[in-house]
Amino acid sequence: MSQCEDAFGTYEKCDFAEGMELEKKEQKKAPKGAAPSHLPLSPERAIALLYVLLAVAFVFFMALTIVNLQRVSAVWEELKRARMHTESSHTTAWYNLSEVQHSLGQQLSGDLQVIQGQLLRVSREVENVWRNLTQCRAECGEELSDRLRVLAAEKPWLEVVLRQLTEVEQEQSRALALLNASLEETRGLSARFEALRLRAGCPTGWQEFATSCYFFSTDAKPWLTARNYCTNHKAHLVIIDNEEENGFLARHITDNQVFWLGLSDTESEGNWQWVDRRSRSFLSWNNGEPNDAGHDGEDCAIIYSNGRWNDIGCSSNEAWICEQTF
Ligand code: FUC
Ligand code: CA
Ligand code: CA
Repeated sequence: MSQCEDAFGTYEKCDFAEGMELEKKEQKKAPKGAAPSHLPLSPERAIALLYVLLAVAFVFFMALTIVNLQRVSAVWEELKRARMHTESSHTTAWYNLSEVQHSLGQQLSGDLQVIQGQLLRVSREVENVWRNLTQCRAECGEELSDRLRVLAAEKPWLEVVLRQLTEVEQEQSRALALLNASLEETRGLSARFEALRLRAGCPTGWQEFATSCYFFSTDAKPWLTARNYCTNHKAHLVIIDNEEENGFLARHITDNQVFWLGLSDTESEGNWQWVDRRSRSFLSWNNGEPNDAGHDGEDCAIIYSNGRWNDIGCSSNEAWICEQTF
């Protein structure tokens, strides 16, 4: 413990004495001839130094205060801005929220109105249906009984009609039976006729071959006239079905003779048709025929003595062969 601490109110003197003491010690430590490191501190100088130190401290304190004040004011400003920003955010959010609330409210009220309208319509319809049903219960009942009355009145008449219908049906069955019997009779008659005809043979002047009779004309006429002649004699211009028939005809034709056949393409050029309009596979065209030669073409067929066919003009006057089939 220092001696100075015991003596109350003598701090300055003690400090001064201590200072002196230290100075002396340093002078002893320093080499001889060297100058002292500083001047001895007088009380005035110390006070002045203290004041200076106080001033410096004050200035430093003031500077610190100013800096801190600036910082505080900056922080304050920042806080103010933040507060304003928060406030504006709150305002915007509040505005948006109220907008959303408003639009939702509007939408909901619109939907509610629509639903209300639909409910109203449905309830009105139900009411209508119910009214109609109630009305119908009375009217429809009446209508039904009216209809029943009409039907009951019509019943006897309907029974008569039904009886008549049954009778007509029976009559029809009887007629059908009669018709069947007649048909059978006709068949029998035609069979007998056929037998008689076969026994009698072909008409005079007609040649018989297989199941047909043939007439070889001595006249010469255009194709159409010849066709009509055959038709008038319950026959048709000859139709050749096969090689045998063709050979039979050829054998009855002398050299330089030709005869019309029942074959032509007058309706459609190149489309050769027999007079019964049925198609046949047998053909006996001469080489290069049919050629539809000449200015007016050739649409009617003839047969030569060699059994070959040629097309010539239909207006040409030629002999013809009629065929009558059994
Ligand atoms: C051939 C035949 C004709 C005619 C003529 C004289 O050209 O194709 O039809 O008979 O000869
Ligand atoms: Ca022709
Ligand atoms: Ca020809």
